[in-house]
Amino acid sequence: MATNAEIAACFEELAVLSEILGANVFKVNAFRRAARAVEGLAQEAASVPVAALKEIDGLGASTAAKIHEFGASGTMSELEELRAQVPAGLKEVLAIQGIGPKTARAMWQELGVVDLATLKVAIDAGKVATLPRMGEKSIAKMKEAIAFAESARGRIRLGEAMPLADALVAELGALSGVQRIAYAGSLRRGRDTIGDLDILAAASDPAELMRAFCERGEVARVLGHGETKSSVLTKSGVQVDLRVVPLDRFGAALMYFTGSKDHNIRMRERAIAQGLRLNEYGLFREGAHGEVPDGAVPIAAATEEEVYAALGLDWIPPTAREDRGELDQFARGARESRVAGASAVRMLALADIRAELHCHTRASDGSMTIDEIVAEAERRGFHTIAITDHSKSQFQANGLDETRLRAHIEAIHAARERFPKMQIWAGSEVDILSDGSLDYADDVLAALDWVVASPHAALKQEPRLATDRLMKAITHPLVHVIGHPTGRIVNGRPGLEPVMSELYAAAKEHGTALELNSHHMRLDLRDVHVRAAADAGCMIAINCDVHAINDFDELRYGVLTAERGLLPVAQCLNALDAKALDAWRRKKRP
Ligand code: DGT
Ligand code: CA
Ligand code: CA
Ligand code: ZN
Repeated sequence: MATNAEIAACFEELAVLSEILGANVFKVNAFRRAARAVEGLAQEAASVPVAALKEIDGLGASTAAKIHEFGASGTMSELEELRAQVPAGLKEVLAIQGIGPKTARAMWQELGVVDLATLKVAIDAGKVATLPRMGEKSIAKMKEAIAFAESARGRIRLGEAMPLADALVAELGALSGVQRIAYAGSLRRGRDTIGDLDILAAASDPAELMRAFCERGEVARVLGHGETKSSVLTKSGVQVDLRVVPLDRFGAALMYFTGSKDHNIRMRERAIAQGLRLNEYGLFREGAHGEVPDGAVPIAAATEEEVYAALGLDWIPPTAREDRGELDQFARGARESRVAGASAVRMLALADIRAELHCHTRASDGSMTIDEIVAEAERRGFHTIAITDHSKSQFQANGLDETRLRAHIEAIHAARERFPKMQIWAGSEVDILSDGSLDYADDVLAALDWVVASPHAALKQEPRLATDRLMKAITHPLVHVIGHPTGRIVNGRPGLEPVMSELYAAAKEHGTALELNSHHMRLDLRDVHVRAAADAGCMIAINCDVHAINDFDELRYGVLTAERGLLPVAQCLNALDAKALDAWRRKKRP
């Protein structure tokens, strides 16, 4: 069955390819709108009759027909035609920040650029400088962006890896004879990008498990097929390693393959200092010559807990295994003694989140109505929802001017009657313009219950300008939260590089929260920022930036990132109870 995500990806590719080929903007936009429409559908698009599809906002006769063509044949003939006309590598050229479709087309047709490699050659030969509007500065920025794209190559985003791993673990785990199965590696540690997937299993019939693994429909190529280890490449280009270990050694192996490498090194050093040896088979007493004797029985191996315990440590959450001081922090008794007398510092967990403070309805670029969003928040057990559609400068996202905003505020407040148990706030995600001023005047902002201020444009600003710009928003008395503070896109663009320490200090002083945007494309603040901001005493808002119903599920990525940043629950806005959150909000509404 064709999934909506696959269909949406085809429309997105049609848009990109026709843009490169110079199609008119209406056609390009129609493909983009179709992609958004299909993504937002509750039912599978390919199973909806053409007549009904045509009536859906964002779809028409031609796009509806393409959906059915894809459902029947697994492709779209127009897409195949365009693919044949455009070199495949041009898509990565177009993905470079600062290269639009017109430029990509000119580079291709006039300079013979077909991928990143030929683009670099064209830059170095001075050919790109001959194109219109290509000054020294824009070429320097382009070179930086190419280096960034190359460093991202081959790594996939957390939000792409995790659904894949969940499905794989569930599917293989259901086979008879599989005793335990789990994913390890950087995915288990919750990194924002993942190099490859590492799956670990214990099974009574390893050969059978390996065969099932290598014969899955998802597999494009088998890179290696062994008795205890196999590697495959999926059709989406992800490498997956599967290892089978004995059940009584599962904990030691899980620890080893979860890493990180540097955490493992610290753990091995700790073992050696105690006259022990740690490897993927367990923790052993050393033999006469400092080695592990053949056939030695491990002191600990079955569970991670017992291995950590045998080394005098509490179990360390995978998100903390990065060699950032965790062995001291989790030394047995360390946490208890540090907080002796005081109440213990508890770290944030997924279940603590009870509020979504950044979401978009159909009034701007979301796909849900006010009532649909509120109902979903209520269903998830939240007590508070802040509706924050885009401000007027975001015209491509249908941002609201002052007149539409006033009506929208009334509509949001009217929903309170229909959802008496929910705390519903009329807010805005107001643009922080390039000079740090906000997209609405103060009297408009004061009429809103809740203000998220975010940078969306001018994301290649110099660090000093970027810092000053964000400082103006942080110190603004009506702003509650700075949304996705750097504007980075994971594997997409680096975003602003402000002096973060200045931002943390100002945010703390002015009682402004910094957002950890949970969407896997953003994860902004990043883990290291969260940690520094938490140390500086800031409040962090963990939001999903909801545009469609499934975006609420992005929360797990935000919470993993918060865990990596060691965010105490008390410093997360969304974990406050309804009353405390409202009291915090009112401090910005004198
Ligand atoms: P990735 O895949 O690049 O996102 O990062 P990881 O951390 O998943 O790394 P990967 O897949 O190469 O290996 C998985 C784990 O196996 C890694 O976190 C630690 C362990 N490991 C792999 N190679 C070594 C090694 O040479 N030394 C040690 N101590 N551990 C290793
Ligand atoms: Ca890995
Ligand atoms: Ca690996
Ligand atoms: Zn937003």
